[in-house]
Amino acid sequence: MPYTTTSPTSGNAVRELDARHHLHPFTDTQALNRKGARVITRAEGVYVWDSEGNQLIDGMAGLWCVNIGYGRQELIDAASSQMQVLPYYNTFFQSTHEPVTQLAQTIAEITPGDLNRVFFANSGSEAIDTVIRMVRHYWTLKGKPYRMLLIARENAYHGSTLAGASLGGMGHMHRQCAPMLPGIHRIGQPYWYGEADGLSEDEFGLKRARELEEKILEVGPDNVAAFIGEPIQGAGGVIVPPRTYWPEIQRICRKYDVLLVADEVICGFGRTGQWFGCQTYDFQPDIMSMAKGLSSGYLPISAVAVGDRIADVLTEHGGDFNHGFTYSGHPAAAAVALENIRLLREEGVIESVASDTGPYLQAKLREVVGEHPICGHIEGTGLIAGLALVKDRKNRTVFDEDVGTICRDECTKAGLIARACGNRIVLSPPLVIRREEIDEMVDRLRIALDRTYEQVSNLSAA
Ligand code: PXG
Repeated sequence: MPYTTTSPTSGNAVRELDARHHLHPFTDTQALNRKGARVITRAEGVYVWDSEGNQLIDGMAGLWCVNIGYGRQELIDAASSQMQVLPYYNTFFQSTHEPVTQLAQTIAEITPGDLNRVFFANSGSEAIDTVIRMVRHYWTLKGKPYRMLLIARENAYHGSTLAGASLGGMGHMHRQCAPMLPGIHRIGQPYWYGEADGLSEDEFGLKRARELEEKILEVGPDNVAAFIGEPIQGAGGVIVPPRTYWPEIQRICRKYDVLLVADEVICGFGRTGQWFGCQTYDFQPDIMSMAKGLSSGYLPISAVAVGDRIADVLTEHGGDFNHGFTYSGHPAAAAVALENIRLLREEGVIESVASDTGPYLQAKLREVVGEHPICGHIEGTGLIAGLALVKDRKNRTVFDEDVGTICRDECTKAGLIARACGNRIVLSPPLVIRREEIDEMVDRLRIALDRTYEQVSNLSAA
């Protein structure tokens, strides 16, 4: 019988198979199997439904990716018609095809500055691996093979391959599969609310940026290939940098000829109210990685956009770049990405995030945080936000218990998919969310926060 999802088996049957055969990412499989996974059956707009018929607002756009929202027939048609003509062909061995060339041109158009050449992969992690290999190859071609060190930040997320996890600053990932990749150095994150120790936002932004200069001098400027950072740290809990941070990082990179790489896997494609986070935070990267919102998650595709200064060296020095993936520039994924970008442009989605829905969400969340006893702080811009849950608002004391997970589960019960990053609740809904849907999302969040507060009060009373 051909596989179809139009006459699904029951939720319990799916759960049973899942428990028997499926190993989930970032999951305690034993604990999950004990309670059974939530089976998501369909989605439309900003909503998803589970096998028990519950409707949930997807406050996470899947996994920070369904920017255009669910159920867009245009993207389905783009995949389907491309598959009928050419479902696959590779871009190795002197071949190309129309969708990949058009997508490369479109990415060159929408990215700022001279990011005019594009290398394709399938996931953010692969894009990050590509960046690492590319910057090292670049410096070798420039006659400086010793420039191979990378500098990244604490609490950064750059993916889950060995290279991505090594570059990221997540201790729990490093501990599970050490030894990590050598040649990576780390500086602090620009987390003003949690780490500023009395400094103003602007002062703290400069202080954290200047750690980059200290690190470059410590390891030797001539040994550093690149600095890599997310404009806003996503999986780290939505850490929004002070305005002073990125311009200073850029100044330092230019001073020491260190390549500046923006990991735009979450911020790209409108999340912050501009096409890319670097535009919101006022810096020009030499290289940019992107994924997720590139195809709104409908098919897997990622890309690395490369500035002329680097691309010219890679191309003019001749010779192979010995790197690539079977599905680099997959035609169906490229067609879907093109259609996704067309819709984002023609429907003015990103303009609405900047001038309407973004400020509206941020204002509503600030109202909630202003009055709620377990909310310490809210940060965010456009349609991305992180909310710090605290035991004591005045002293910013954090909970010893895993209150993030309690709140995340209460959100689900209230009909909202949110994500907990430690004791920070993060939101990143589809960019097409409307004001009345934002109202609904924030109402559900408020219910979850109240219930979390009750639970936490009971915990401390016990
Ligand atoms: N860079 C950044 C900035 C990311 O956010 C990646 C690279 C890797 O992308 P792939 O496509 O390889 O997953 C990411 C991915 C979470 C979560 O729990 C976040 C991501 C992925 C999975 C889970 O918040 N970000």
